[in-house]
Amino acid sequence: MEKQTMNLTRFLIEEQRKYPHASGVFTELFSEIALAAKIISREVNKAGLVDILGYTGSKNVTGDEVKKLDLFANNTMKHILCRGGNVIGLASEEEEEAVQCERGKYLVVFDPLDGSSNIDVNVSIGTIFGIYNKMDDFVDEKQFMRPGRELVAAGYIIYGSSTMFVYSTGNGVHGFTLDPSVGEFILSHKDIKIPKKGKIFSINTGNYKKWDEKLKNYIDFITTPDKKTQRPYSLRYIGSLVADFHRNLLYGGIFLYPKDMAHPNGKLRLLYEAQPLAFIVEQAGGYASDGYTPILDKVPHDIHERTPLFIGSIENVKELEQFLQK
Ligand code: AHM
Ligand code: MG
Repeated sequence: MEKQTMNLTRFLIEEQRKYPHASGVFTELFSEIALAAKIISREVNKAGLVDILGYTGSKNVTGDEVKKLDLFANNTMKHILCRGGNVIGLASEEEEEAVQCERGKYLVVFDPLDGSSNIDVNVSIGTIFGIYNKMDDFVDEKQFMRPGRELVAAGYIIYGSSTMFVYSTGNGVHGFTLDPSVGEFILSHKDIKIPKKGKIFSINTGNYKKWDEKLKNYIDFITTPDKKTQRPYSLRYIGSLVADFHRNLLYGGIFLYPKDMAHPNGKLRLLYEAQPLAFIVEQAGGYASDGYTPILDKVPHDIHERTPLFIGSIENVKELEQFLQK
């Protein structure tokens, strides 16, 4: 029974007591993000019923415009966070520019619904977020041009076979599973640690011909059988960053989105995709790199900047770095 009643809010309050220096003021902000997550989760789960319930036109049954789910998720996050009084500014994948809110101590960066093209085929998608202390009450792009090491918290929500909320405030990584019958995130994965080395690799191998030789050499190496080093690794690729990351966090392995001929800086975004997940992975004992530099040491020059991303078990990512730096 005890296990079933440790919800996110109670856990945050207890953590706050344990670490007197840790910033317990996140409790309120996290409750807001959790509320947004529950609302987004409800809409994502409903997506398959849209045809049956007659929501397909440009207007739904109540006469409201039907919004694309990623825009719905963006507006939900934006309105809840901006109104909560804890967040002075936002940067989102769905907002061209930084968003100014009225008052608050924090800046939040987020990708409201990553992998949204997977919704129609019932594949897991997610929300990614990161939290910074504000530098100023005036919010412009410049406030976000700082290394990911300055993140004070980060997390993601995965909308999968169940909805999970995984976060870190710098004291380990903890996962909560939504119990829809009570509408609460219940502690299910305490102090997640990623294995030091894993056997899974996740990359879109359809781009093989567009990669540079060094990356091809690495992929050729990990797919060459060798019992001693547990090769070949197994390929697992969903094409939904949060889902691929979540699996590798629990099982160990490496996720790769490299630069290629079509994407000179990779595809994924530094500020609100790579850096929050890099914060989580380091807290779980893993590592994230662009091949040369730790993702958390990078400073964005643009809120929508892209970066190559190699993230997962520390030994796998270091092994990849060796190939790229040869
Ligand atoms: P999106 O922001 O348009 O949803 O794209 C991001 C997604 C990630 O979730 C995923 O890792 C990647 O795109 C997959 O890209 P690809 O189809 O090129 O392999
Ligand atoms: Mg995205």
